[in-house]
Amino acid sequence: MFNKILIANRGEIALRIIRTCKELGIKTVAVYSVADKDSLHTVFADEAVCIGPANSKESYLKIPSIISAAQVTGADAIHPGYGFLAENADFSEICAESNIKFIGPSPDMIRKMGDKALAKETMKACGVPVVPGSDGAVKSVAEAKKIALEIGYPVMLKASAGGGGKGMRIVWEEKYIENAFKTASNEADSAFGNPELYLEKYIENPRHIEIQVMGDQFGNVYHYNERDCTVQRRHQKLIEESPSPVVSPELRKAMGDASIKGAKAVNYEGAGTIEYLVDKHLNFYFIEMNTRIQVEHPVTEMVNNLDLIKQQILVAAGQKIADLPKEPNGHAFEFRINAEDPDFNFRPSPGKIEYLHFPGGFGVRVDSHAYNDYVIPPYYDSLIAKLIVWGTDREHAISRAKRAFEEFQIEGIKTTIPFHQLVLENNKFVKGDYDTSFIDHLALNNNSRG
Ligand code: MV4
Repeated sequence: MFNKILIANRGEIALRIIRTCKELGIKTVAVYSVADKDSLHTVFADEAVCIGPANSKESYLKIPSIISAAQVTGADAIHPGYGFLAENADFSEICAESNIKFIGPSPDMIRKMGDKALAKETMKACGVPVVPGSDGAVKSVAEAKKIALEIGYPVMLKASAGGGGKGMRIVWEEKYIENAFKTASNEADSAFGNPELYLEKYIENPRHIEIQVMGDQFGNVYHYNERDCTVQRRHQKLIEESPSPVVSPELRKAMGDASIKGAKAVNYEGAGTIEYLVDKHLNFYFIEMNTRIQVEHPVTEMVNNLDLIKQQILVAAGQKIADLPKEPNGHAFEFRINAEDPDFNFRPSPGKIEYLHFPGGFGVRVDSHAYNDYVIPPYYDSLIAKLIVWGTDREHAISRAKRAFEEFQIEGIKTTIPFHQLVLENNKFVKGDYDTSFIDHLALNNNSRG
């Protein structure tokens, strides 16, 4: 087992990882930027190393500084959390070359799944259903037109180096495809340094449902039950739940079997998430695989009664997976509490938290690095807390969430709490009858019984 783990991250996820390490008796090293001197991850770790200025390019993304911090403190493993370097193949490779275990997949796996067109090809080849479209990248406007004609409009152009919705274009008719191809390709080039695009059928009003997988070094791969992440705004997830209100035991088995098939075919090691779109006929299609622990992992933990970070650490240390998946027990939601003003287009609202009170009681979990008088720096993402609630069923979990939000107090900054309270009063949400367009329509029917 590892003696000491360096956490190459900040915020709630750094704290989340430190907590599990403590429970496993593993020492922890935090790295922090000048702006995070008073952050809880800095305070709660056994040791903390300042790795640079506020700008994350010069701190949380600076590979040499992080490797040096691991070497001077004698850390034998690095947990990257999510974001920052979590899906950086070079970082995974440099860790290996430095004799430090990267808690996550190999550089090759990260590269293969990071190229979204290649990932889709790989999954298709092992029999995982994918959205109809190009085989790999589309090389020209002419090729895009040809494929679009075959599969029918509307279609979507996506950046091979994108993911999570970045660099996507819907094309409704052939006359728009040339312009869309050129602008999307230019955008992808300037955003990711790679102009490559692929094309697929546009699935109208899908649900975003993902399967948590975990592989060990002995070739065992298991899947836990799904998370429904359909409530998103501009590709930022806001609410996740497990199980999904639309997934039957049969669909769960089919999506789980497909996920195992895909993950086994690539010899997947560690925690991963296979993302699918589910259409209104409940057909499911692979879209992407994420090779990291995700923000929304707690909903899976709550209904499976297990610690996914612990599992990640154990498999990285060479142990077999011991906590096998079970039938989901009850229902869990996660609500992302961001320092944003929902009344002004979710604009960032950093600053000092003047008063903070977290909810508690049975079935309520708050993962957060915030505290009374904490100053939220403007340099990083705006997630300040996750409220996770568990209930015996969906209805119970919803009433518990409402009760928890009544207790939740954050003063001094704007947060997404009022938005979540509005959603919890919405009839469509309460019935589980929502899709991609849900948030956009919320403003129109927010009269509670809408
Ligand atoms: C799509 C799509 C429709 N058709 N792909 C991919 C990443 C995710 N953040 C958004 N993605 C989408 N990919 C095809 N072929 C629609 C979306 C999409 C979406 C999907 C699920 C839930 C919310 C969404 C919001 C906007 C776009």
